[in-house]
Parts: sequence; structure tokens; C-alpha cells
Amino acid sequence: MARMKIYGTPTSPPTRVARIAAMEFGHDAELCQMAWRVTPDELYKLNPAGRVPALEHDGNTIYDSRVIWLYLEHLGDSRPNESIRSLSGPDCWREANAATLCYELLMTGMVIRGMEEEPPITEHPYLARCAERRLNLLRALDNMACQGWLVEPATFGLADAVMICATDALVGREVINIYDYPHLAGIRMRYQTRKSIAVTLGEYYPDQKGGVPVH
Ligand SMILES: N[C@@H](CCC(=O)N[C@@H](CS)C(=O)NCC(=O)O)C(=O)O
Repeated sequence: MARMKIYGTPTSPPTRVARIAAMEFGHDAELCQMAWRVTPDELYKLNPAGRVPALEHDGNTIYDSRVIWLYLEHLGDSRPNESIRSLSGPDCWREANAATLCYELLMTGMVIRGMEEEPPITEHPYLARCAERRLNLLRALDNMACQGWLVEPATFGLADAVMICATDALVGREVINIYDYPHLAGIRMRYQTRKSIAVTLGEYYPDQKGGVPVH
């Protein structure tokens, strides 16, 4: 069978979620880098929505990191890490809500980043709304995590992966001080040496676009 492929970029947080999913479910997926800003048609052919990641496996093309996670969870030849949490487990609704909030956090980052591309939009009501939403989400997620976990202790799942990918981009670009969110900081610390997290970490640095700080 052909090797599983994930199309995306190393710094794209949702692409990273898909790559984490592949590793957590025991697959050796190849990252096929896609310069979608330069060659948008190539991406539209793969995904009509023009977004990464997309996964190619066994004749299937799957869009969206959350759906990719679900696909891999249900794939017959997946061999999940023993601490991986099922999306349909006993805490499925807490997982669903936590994952949704983490995705919203991730999306606010991408909207703000997009607005800073040339020509940059530095003031716009929607930009302000996204910054406000981001602050609110960080506080809400930190509250959710006040017992030391996002969904369930000693397990790792979609919500944790998305929170880590969304906040890695913000921490690396110095948009937030993660110690303002001590419970999230604790979870991030716990998982920083987990193989799927460490191997897929993108390179984020302070002057990358998308740095409207959260106060
Ligand atoms: N909900 C999607 C979001 C994917 C997404 O927005 N990816 C960004 C890259 S980080 C993208 O493809 N952006 C293209 C664009 O905004 O035109 C997922 O989780 O996969």
C-alpha cells in the first residue's frame, strides 16, 4: 500500500494536528509540502476549499484536521498509542467542546495572521473581534484546565493536540505569555517531550506575521 501523505506546511497548526494524529495512531505519514500561497491551483485540485491539511490514503482524500483525526481513529490498521483517548469515549462531549474551543483559538490566530499579509490590515473591527475572542478563549480554556487536564487525566487526545499546536504558534511568535494561563502552561509542559509533539514542532519566531499581542 502507498505511504500515507499529509499535504501542508510545517508551521500550519492544523497540518501539525493531522501529523500528530498520524503518529499517535501508528502511521508513518509523509509531509508533502504545499506552497499554497505560490501555487494555489495545486491546492484547489486537492481540496476545493483551498486549505491544508489534506490527507491522502488508500484512494481517499480527507480534508480538515479534525476529520483526519476521526478517519485515523476509525482506520482498521491504526495502532493507537496506549494513552490515546477515543473521540467517542466516556468524555466525548467534553472532548468535543474543548476541541471546538481550541480550534476557535487556532482560527483566530490564522485570521489575524492573514490580515497582516501584504497589504496589511492593522485596524478593522473584525481584527479587534478576533483579538478579543482569542483572549476570551485562552481564559476559558485555562479555566477548563484548572484541574490539570483539558478532558481527562493521563490520556492524550484531539483537544490537547489542538491546544498545543494553537498555543505553540502564539508562544513562539511571542504573541502571548503562556504563564498568564498557568493551567494550559502545565499541560503544554507535560506533553512537550511526547514524540508526536516534539517531532512535528514548527519553527515560530517573534517577527513572523500574526503578532498582535493579547493583553
Ligand atoms: N479547519 C481546518 C483549517 C485549515 C486551515 O485553515 N489551514 C490554513 C493553513 S494554517 C489554510 O489552509 N489557509 C489557507 C487560506 O487561508 O487561504 C482544519 O482544521 O484543517
